[in-house]
Amino acid sequence: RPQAGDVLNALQNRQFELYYQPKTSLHDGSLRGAEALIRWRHPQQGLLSPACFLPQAEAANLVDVLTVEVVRLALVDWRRWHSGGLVLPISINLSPLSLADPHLAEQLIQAVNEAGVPPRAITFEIIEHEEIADLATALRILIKLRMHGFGLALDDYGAGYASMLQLSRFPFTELKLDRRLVHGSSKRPHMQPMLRHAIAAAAEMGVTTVAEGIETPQDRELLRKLGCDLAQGYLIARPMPAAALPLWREKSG
Ligand code: G
Ligand code: G
Ligand code: NA
Ligand code: MN
Repeated sequence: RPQAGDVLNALQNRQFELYYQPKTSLHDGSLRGAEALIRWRHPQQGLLSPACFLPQAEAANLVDVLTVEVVRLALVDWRRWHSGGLVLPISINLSPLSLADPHLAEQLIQAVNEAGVPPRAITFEIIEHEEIADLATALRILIKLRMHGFGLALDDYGAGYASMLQLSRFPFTELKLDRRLVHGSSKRPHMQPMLRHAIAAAAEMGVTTVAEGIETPQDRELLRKLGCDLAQGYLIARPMPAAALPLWREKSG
């Protein structure tokens, strides 16, 4: 298992890259955005997923430097797509640990401004593994990001700490229905009132809904019928390298 020192070393040697998973419209199937998912191209072990190194990075207080690197990589990819005629919003995962340091938000805003990328092209997904410790600071950071024009998504909604309370507290623009609620929902009628309820509440708040974990046409059809806006999941596409995305869009129509 990699240690914290290895993560720092990998940062210095630019061994991280981003894979992207498309988000498409449930209305017409069009490509609407992509979630950036970090990967470590390890010289010996090959491509490592976040589960192999994020916990160590978090424990060693390296989350913020990793976030800065993810944003740097995403901006490079966004501009490359843009030059090739693809204008595509990118979603970036933010650890709740990153909501404790106001300086990080400044750094992110500056990086995006310097790259000349419009803030509305970037959405930050807030993932919560535990209750946010300092609510006042977290709220200040999220409001600052939102005021600058970034999108804010509440990730993994309906499971764990991503609750109605969080949805009402923070200025979210997007709600991502947790894959544990979505996956198999077409075969589980008792799940459907809760999904319908969450989608209706979001719509009333002007918040875009995204169904995660769409793996079957039946689940996709159900979420479409329930009024969900966007779909993400293996049925649509697996995460792929940035360079593969323009081609994927052409092929998928
Ligand atoms: O890509 P994969 O499905 O293996 O991702 C596993 C987990 O890691 C997901 O919960 C995802 O949100 C998280 N993750 C992926 N990329 C990033 C990142 O850049 N930053 C943070 N904080 N989490 C990420
Ligand atoms: O925690 P977060 O929502 O960021 O999770 C992103 C992770 O979910 C990525 O690691 C991605 O590979 C995974 N993922 C994406 N689509 C699907 C899917 O349809 N089914 C399952 N089981 N996992 C998925
Ligand atoms: Na996410
Ligand atoms: Mn999620």
